[in-house]
Amino acid sequence: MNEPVPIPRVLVEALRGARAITVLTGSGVSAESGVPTFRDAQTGLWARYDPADLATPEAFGRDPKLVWKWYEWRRKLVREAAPNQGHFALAELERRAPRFTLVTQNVDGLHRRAGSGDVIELHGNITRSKCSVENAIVEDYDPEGAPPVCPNCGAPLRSDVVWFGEALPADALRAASDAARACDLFFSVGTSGVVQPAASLPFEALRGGATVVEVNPDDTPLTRSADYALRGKAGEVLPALVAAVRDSV
Ligand code: BV8
Repeated sequence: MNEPVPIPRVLVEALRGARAITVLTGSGVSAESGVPTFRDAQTGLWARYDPADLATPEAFGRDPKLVWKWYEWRRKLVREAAPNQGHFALAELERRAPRFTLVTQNVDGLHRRAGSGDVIELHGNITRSKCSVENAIVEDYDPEGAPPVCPNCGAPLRSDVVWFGEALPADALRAASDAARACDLFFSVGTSGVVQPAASLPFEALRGGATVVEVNPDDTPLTRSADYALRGKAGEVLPALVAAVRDSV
């Protein structure tokens, strides 16, 4: 068993007294569920591809079959993955806080499977497919195709995620930005803080006067601006935070 994660007393008090908590997560929160982060080396057939190259409209236009197969591989990984203690801790934190908003960059749906309610999926959800022309979600299609085609217009289907170079859903981004500015406690968990505009959210929280806490085994561009940098894995630090709050009543 790893050493217990030291949680500063003043942070426990801030958690207990928080009026509104906003959390931003990245792929690090799903790492302990066996879902590779964007920076982890991809395995097998996909080892030679850079996710940032595949997750683009250009890649899909150039080779729709390759991109569809990549998403099928990731969808299988996600289906076989289970939420970890970090996901469950965030769901418990939501139940304890007067106001709580979970903003995720992840497309794996694991927060909702762990019981989180108010989840803003900034970059979509890999388990949904949509028509690449009409953008309508398509649930029933002939799985034989690679990619399958839209039953309505015949265009290739694609994963319902936001690719590099694509705009984020405006309503999701606005809600995330509002939640960052309005909270008094902001957590950035398991994200390298590189991809924009999500990476700006912790800084919006700082400008809004929030206390910002980073949970990550490594330094990121946010680290030196954060009020607290808890060095560790989400699956260890988040349960320790929730336990400290639970035990402090
Ligand atoms: C857009 C879905 C404009 C797809 C993803 C400035 C402003 C605006 C845009 C830009 C800008 N500068 C550059 C851009 C363009 C680009 C961008 O940010 N590029 C980067 C590379 C510089 N942004 C975009 O293209 C965005 N679109 O801005 O459009 C526009 C406006 C109007 C009209 C048209 C266009 C779209 C970005 C979304 C891309 N889609 N995902 C898919 O999944 O297939 S991004 C994808 O990568 C993820 O969703 C995530 O956001 C990102 C990966 O980042 P992380 O989650 O942080 O993962 P990473 O592996 O990097 O790090 C993991 C971290 O976890 C590490 O720190 C590690 O230490 C830590 N960790 C590891 N284990 C654990 C752990 N932490 C805790 N516990 C552990 N156990």
